[in-house]
Amino acid sequence: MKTKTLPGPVVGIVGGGQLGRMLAEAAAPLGIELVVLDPTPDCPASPVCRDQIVGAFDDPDSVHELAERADTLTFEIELADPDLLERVSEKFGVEVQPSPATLRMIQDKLVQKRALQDAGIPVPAFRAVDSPEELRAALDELGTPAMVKAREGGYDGRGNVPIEDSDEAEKVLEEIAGRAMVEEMVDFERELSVIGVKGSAGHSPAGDRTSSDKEDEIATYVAGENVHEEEILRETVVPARASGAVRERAQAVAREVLDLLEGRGVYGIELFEREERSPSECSSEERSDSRGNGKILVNEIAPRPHNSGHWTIEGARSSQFEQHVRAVCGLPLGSTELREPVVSKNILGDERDSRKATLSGVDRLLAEPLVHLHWYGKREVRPLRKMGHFTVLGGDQSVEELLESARTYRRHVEFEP
Ligand code: AIR
Repeated sequence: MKTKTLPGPVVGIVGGGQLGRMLAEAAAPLGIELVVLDPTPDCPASPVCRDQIVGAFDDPDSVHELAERADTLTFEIELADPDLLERVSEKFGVEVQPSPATLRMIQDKLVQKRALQDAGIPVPAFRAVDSPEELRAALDELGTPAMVKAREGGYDGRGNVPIEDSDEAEKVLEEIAGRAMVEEMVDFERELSVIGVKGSAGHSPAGDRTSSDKEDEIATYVAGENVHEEEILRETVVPARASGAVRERAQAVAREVLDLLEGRGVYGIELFEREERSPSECSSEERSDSRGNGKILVNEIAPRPHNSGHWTIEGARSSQFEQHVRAVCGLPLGSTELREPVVSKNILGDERDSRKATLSGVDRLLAEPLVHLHWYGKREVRPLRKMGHFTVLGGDQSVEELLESARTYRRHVEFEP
């Protein structure tokens, strides 16, 4: 294998939000520079990367320019256009990682769920619904409440609408305003996620990864526990407060998902830990499933670093952002080992109207010795917009205490009216 040299390659990224910003921060020490494409001038990644091309994620001229200036392409938002990425990849001879085919599959939540189901990976029961009649028929089978999801375009909680009763079918589908699917509402004990990474074949094995000349190098982090409210992630607690067996099962399912996905990079795999059920409540397939009685179900996959993996910056030996950069550049992966228990907490926009973002009380937050702050540099605060996050770790605190502390510290800061 040809040796890698420094200075390293230039990575072109479609999207320059907070994920792009944290990717650039992680790439710099490796001698790798980033150029981002984002429609917002002075986007969050722009002050820390080599350059920003201002343009829409799917604007052909802008994506061409990105390809011309980069050695490898990737994306940090699912609104990237897989067809366009495929075309520029061929035209300019630059790789796109993960593969545009994977992006295309994940972009349509119905196609994604079918792919998982076809691979024998446990998922909640779901149906495609193209009309109120179909939705009502599906609800007869799946029961209410249930979750109606836009098949395409939703992120950060947009595009998921709970439905309580069949009478709401018209209204809910109008709200979705596009192709839809419905899923059973899973009675879960916890929402978990596993951050996984796929690197190239041929690097020597280390730690908890497997590798050979033929196989991809795959690594997973310990399962975290996600606390959502109004469909938006608020906190991630690591390790998840589940049994060791459940955490291991979650990692095993995540590895099955990684096997299915084409292309190198980091993937965020969201899972449900279903409540304990009696054998009579389980389907016959679940009863015969020796791997865990349908206890872990895959909710959704993201083909990029994920909000529930921000804890890895301080909490793991290598962060998800460094791993993504390493993976897309074909470098050996870093260690996914947990350093110590950690909690991350999002700083979301408050309920007031959109306005210029000014966060006050930052000195109080920074005076807390266990806190690490990440501000995303978004100029405008909007209701529930992801504006920053902080992690709390160390001091020999249990995860319960860390979570309690994080909730207290969150009250130190607020957006000015
Ligand atoms: N993002 C991508 N998919 C889901 C999320 N949260 C990140 C990316 C993207 C940014 O959110 O970093 O660029 C967009 O954030 P906003 O607040 O401008 O919508």
